[in-house]
Amino acid sequence: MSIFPTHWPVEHPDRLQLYSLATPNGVKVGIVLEELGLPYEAHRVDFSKREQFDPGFLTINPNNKIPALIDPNGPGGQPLRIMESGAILHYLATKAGELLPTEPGKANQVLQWMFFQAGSVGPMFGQYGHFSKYAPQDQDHTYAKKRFTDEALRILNVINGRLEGRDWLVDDYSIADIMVAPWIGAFDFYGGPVAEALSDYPNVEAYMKRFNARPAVARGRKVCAR
Ligand SMILES: N[C@@H](CCC(=O)N[C@@H](CS)C(=O)NCC(=O)O)C(=O)O
Repeated sequence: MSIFPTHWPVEHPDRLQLYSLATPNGVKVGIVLEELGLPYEAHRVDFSKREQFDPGFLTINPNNKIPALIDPNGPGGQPLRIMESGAILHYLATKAGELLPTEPGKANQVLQWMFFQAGSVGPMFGQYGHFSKYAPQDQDHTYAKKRFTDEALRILNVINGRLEGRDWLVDDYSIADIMVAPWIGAFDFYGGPVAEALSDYPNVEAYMKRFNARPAVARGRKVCAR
């Protein structure tokens, strides 16, 4: 039986197989693959067709969320299926020996900012985006909108503070930045009070300019674009 979901034909079965869509979580893997120059094949998971519930896709991520990755040549030469963007980025950076410091203390700092993204940035910014863009506007969301606006601003302040005197979250550019920056970029699409307040966080603004200027970031954002 094939290790790949049959819904998406595979041309290069020896390459990394990415299943994604160009959302803030989805672009992270396209960006890291472009940064590392690893050979890969990308498959777009179309939410409008509920492809994240495809039974083959669920064998990679039973939580029906993108991004997901198959490495046909994983540890011991066996195929490896990976869900959760942080686990995918960590796996690829470790495999390539780049974008993750070798010194254990620094590597742990990178992990800290990655967990901060997965536990705080993604859920809070995502809910802000949901209530700004997607929730039915004929209902009263005043409390939720205030709650997630306040949280998004609080988190931006944490990032702004961390970036004082630094170009990147931990010394050199790393997978921590590839976790966090796409979510700050999401406010261009979400709009609203947080987008308007971004200029109050000058370190964050300068950081996003640095991030967006990277050619691999521009290329990675186009992988699995809508
Ligand atoms: N913690 C997960 C979050 C993934 C996630 O929320 N993905 C969204 C798109 S940004 C998704 O697939 N949503 C589809 C659904 O919920 O059905 C990660 O970092 O991979």
